[in-house]
Amino acid sequence: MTEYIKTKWHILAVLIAVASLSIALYGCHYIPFGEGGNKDGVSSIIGVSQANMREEWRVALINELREETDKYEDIRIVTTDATGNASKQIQDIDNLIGFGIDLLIISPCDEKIMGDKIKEVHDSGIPVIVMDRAVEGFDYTLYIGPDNEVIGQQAGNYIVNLLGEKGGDVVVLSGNPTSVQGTERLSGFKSAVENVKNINIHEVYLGTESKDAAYDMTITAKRIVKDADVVFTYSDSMALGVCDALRFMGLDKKVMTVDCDGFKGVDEGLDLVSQGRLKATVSCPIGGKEAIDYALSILNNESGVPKQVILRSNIIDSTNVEENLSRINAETADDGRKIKVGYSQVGQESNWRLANTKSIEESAKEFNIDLHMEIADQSQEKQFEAIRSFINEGVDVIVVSPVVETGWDEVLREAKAAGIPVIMSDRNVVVENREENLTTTYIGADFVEEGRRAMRWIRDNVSKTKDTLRIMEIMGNVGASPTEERDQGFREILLENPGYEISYSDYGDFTFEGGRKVVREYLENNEWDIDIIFSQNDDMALGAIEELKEHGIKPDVDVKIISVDATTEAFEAMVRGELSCAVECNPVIGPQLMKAIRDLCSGKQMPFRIITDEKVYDQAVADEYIRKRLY
Ligand code: GYE
Repeated sequence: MTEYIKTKWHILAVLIAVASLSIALYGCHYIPFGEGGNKDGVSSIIGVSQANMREEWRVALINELREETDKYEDIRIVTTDATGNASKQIQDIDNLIGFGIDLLIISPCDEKIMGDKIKEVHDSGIPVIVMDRAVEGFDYTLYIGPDNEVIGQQAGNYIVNLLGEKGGDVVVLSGNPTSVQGTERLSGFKSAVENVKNINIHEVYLGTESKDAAYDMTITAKRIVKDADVVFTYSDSMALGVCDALRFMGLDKKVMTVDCDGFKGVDEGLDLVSQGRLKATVSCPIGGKEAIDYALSILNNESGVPKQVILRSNIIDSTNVEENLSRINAETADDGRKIKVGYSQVGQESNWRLANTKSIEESAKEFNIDLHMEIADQSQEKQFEAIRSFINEGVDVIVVSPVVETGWDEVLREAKAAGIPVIMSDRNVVVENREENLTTTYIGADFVEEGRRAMRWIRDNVSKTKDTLRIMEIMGNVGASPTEERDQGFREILLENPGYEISYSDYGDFTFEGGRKVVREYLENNEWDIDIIFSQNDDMALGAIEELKEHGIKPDVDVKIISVDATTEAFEAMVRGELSCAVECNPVIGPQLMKAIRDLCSGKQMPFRIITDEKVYDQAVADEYIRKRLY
């Protein structure tokens, strides 16, 4: 067949494929390809697989993704609607891949069924951003979503405060939630109100989660509603139905309504609060803007893309609705203003910490941020002094990597009183009352998952040479979040797998000498009878290895050694055959931190948490990866 005819048939084939696909992709936003089926001027195609287009906030997500994508000439978006059917969603995804997408954004119909499909796409090399419902495991590029339990709790706490000591009657309108989101919000709401004196809950079930069903049911339940103080429902659409019904019955001045979603459209949460029809809404940013921001970073192979972004939700009522409306529409603008940041760094205790400090200093320059860093040598008192000096200096933002989790409430209240937002970097704090919002966001690792990964590696790779393998745990410094949480995750998996026991644990303060000390002191009082060492960071593992060798104990032969951080020094020890496994804890969080600071200063909504992306390495892959290490 001559070249000409072949080309003609090719064009025809592509056009038929595009046409049939457009029909199959119900509600698709198809790409106007140039002649010959190529992507004239289009650098990337983002496929979006939406679980359904029945729920208002899902429609809102698609609209937000499109609004954001329309800002970029060379980016196209193709959307599909699985109509709530997991097998159709799988078909949609295959169609999108056939369409030639470069990245997939998916809000899964069913986390269990879709988890395997998401892993298949991710493993094929197509980046996957999962939104709203987290699937099991971490076989995706990035998860962005709210914490629906917290959203329900916030609504419940608001109503409890609203009704005060006197308490009152609360009608809970729920649609026999078909959505995970609804179930989680209700669960959070109930956890906040169930044990509160004088609060009487009256549950009213709808068939579906729609405005009309809520309207009809509110009228049908007039006998209960007319004596209620508050009606709670967990979506804007249902809340509108309730407000309309209360107005129809002449009860809208007597009975208050509280809901979740807080969307910004006409007659949606924010608007209803502005109109005075809705007492309060718990806003849940949809994440469309963030998804496209991160999608572009991923497509441009930028470093510092996190693993999870947990969106912040806020109580919005008449006192703050205008402020929130302006914040939601704020753009991240590098307006060139020199932002001044005070950073209280925990210390210089480990190679990880040195890499972390380097990443933050380099990113501050790159983002045009005036960074004032104080090193605290693992002293909380020194951190308090540094924070107070930043407050006196009048910095724009304070960032803290806290040496321990507790004891921060007073100094954080001082920063809040001074109007200076505080970001927790790398490690987190535990405060007395989360509702005080003493910190704006947490950027760092999921330490509990790191602990789980360490024990899963042991379970899967250390042969059971005896009934019970004895484990020595070398922990960081007392009270630090990585210490507590890595231990928690490790023990969680250990409990699921008989045949292992933590026979000895002690603190090594995340330092090389600390690791040596733990092993030395053990050997001063015991014959060596440990099969596995779990060290909560590399420096302590390397110190332990040094001490073992001085006593003629062969690392990785006589005792398997698993560490956390995965620094270059750990890779070198794995290549030498001394360290068995390194669970990654990424210190290179400078870019994410500086972006968050820029967003914060431009008034953008900050996520609750930004969790870094991490893997597990062992001797089988150490040689391959050692050259690629960034720290
Ligand atoms: O594992 C360790 C450092 O806070 C995650 O602190 C960080 C830990 C890290 O000293 O090396």
